[in-house]
Amino acid sequence: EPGAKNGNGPVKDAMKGMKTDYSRWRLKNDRGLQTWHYLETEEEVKAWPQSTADKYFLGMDTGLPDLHPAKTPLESAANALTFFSALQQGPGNWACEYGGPMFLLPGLIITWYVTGTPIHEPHAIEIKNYLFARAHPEDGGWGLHIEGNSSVFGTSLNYTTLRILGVEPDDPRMIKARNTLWKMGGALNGPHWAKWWLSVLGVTSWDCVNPVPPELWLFPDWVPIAPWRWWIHMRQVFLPMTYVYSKRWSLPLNDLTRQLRDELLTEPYETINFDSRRNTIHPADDYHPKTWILRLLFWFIINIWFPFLRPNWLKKRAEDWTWWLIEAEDENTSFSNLGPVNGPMNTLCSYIHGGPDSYAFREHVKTLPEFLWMKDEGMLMNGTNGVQVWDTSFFVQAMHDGGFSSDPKWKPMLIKALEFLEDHQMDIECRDLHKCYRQRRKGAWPFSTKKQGYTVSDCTSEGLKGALTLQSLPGYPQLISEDRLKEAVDVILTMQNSSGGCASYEPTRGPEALEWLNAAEVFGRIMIEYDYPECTTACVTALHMFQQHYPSYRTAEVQTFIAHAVDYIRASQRPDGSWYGSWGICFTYAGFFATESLAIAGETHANSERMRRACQFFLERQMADGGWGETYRSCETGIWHNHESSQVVQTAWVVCALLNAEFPDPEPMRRALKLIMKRQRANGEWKQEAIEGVFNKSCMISYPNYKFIFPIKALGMFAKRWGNDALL
Ligand code: LAN
Repeated sequence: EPGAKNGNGPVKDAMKGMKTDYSRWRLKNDRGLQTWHYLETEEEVKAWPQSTADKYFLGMDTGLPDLHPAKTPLESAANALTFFSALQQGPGNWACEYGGPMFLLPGLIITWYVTGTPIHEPHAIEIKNYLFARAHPEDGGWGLHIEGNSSVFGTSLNYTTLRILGVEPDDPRMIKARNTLWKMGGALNGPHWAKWWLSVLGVTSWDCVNPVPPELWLFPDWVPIAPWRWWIHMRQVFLPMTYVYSKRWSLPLNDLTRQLRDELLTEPYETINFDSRRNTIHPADDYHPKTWILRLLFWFIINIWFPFLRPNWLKKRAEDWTWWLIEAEDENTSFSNLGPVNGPMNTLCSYIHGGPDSYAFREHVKTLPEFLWMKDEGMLMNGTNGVQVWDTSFFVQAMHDGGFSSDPKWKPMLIKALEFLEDHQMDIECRDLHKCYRQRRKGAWPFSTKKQGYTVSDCTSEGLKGALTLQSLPGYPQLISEDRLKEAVDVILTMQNSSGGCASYEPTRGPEALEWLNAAEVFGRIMIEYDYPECTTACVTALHMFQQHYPSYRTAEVQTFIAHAVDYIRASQRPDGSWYGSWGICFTYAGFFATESLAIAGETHANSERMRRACQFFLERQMADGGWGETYRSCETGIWHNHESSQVVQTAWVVCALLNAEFPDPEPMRRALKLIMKRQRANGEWKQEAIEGVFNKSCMISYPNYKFIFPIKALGMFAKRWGNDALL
């Protein structure tokens, strides 16, 4: 059956019964808490009609009409608005898939499996579909993210996920994936996190997992490597990891895990010296090789500390304290947890600690589906519990900057968006804020929802700008009081580093040397917070806008903050005029932000050599078709890598950057906008192009709404500055 190998013919037929009926999927959006539901009965289907947004996310015909063809930038933006406005959610936010990372579903499925949590059949079917749809077209494996090359991390864990979901090992697609895994040396060449999950499952022995002792949490706060100083995502993943590791908890061997041992390991389980495999890793997974210091430390812990120096009472105390911290995290996030890695891990901890009937475990099981997302390819796990606050505040600002917010036609939509922002500003401080090392959150905005509850510097800033923008429009309700706006400013003022720059969730707490203890292998720059031009600019622009409305609130502090922050932006510009972006790909993203900071400080192409350099950097990279395009290799390597084709989103970022700089010649921008307009479809939408976002240098993540938000902003801003002449 030659077709089978290519995923055609027989396989397709076998899949026929394996697809759910897309007309039955619904996105429920309960004040921003988003979950997908499969309606089983005709009555339910009748009672709960599918929305346009549901259809759009599922890749079905939305029925949205073709619009009058756009000739001018404003017509094009208006068409895009017509389309995008139809996707607004009931509570006022915009939603979308937030996929990309390929290491998230396995954690969830393994957790469900080892805790005996039933997996809803339609979910199981569509998760299988998604994983097969995202297998590497050539070798059938999976990478760290959807556009990446196959790795042991991605392949071993997603293969395991499919097996748990019932796919047989002799399925041709599984044979292909297994061959790829074996070529890379099998699961024992995987990174730390893969070995950790497979040991939970009982497929590998805990002996192959580099040690994560919970005792680290007992360090006094002054210790330079104490976990409270690490980047929050690392320490909140490390926390449940240490707890489970310390208990060496594994699922008892069963038929499936016995088979998986044969399928994932290249030698018989019984003959393997697992301890000798702690540091074996395939080059495809080894983005950040471990330092000799870290390896020495691991050796010492395994060979000296654990066997000879570790008193049981200390282990017990460490476990108790980590459990206390896990409970605090659960409570402060109403079981949402910081993200999609520690969510399943904390679920597992609550199961180990309190069993399947404990309150914590049951709450976790209820909450986990908030990470899942349905789309045309099947079901995936989002990088957070959504993009609610972030995309909504960006969009509101794009509309305003583009000059559309005064049109009464959009007022109901914008008021709903304001209601959403109001609802998700955080108003209750964390319990035991200092004891669990959290940053203040009262007054802040999160990335997704208030329930998740984490302050982020730039989300607070974008949220504040969104709210201020809307509340300043004539006839708009003042939903957020002056006091609450000031509280947001108070939060932002806590976020600056001594460099002047701002990091993501907290100011930097530890030395950069902590990167020597980066044990995750697959990511770079994860151990501490760093300064980011993107986050810094968001804070600068928010404070600047706030000061125009409330000039007498903490005036000197706000001004000093802005001045230092702009100094940081200047200092972080590279000699070639660019800035490296950490959260979007890559130089186009950072340049879009950094030029806005400089503009606020009064720098323009005419008066600033820096701005000219920034513009020059982009002009040299404009493609023949008028657009810009760089690949995620830029993020991995720190050097610009041209994409084979221009990208609508990146082109829009550069147009905004040139407008920020007051670049004197409109011609390059006109060519760019022409390209953006040519790519627009008759119904006003743009189709998905390459992936837009990144984290930790090596993992990409999708921001599908950016293809609406930033072209609308660029088109509108251009028309404001250079007029609305026909471009097509
Ligand atoms: C995000 C998403 C949003 C992003 C921005 C607000 C865009 C950024 O400016 C600041 C950092 C932040 C909040 C961010 C941090 C890291 C996240 C949470 C993510 C990229 C989404 C997924 C990622 C998270 C770490 C994924 C889980 C993986 C681990 C390595 C723990």
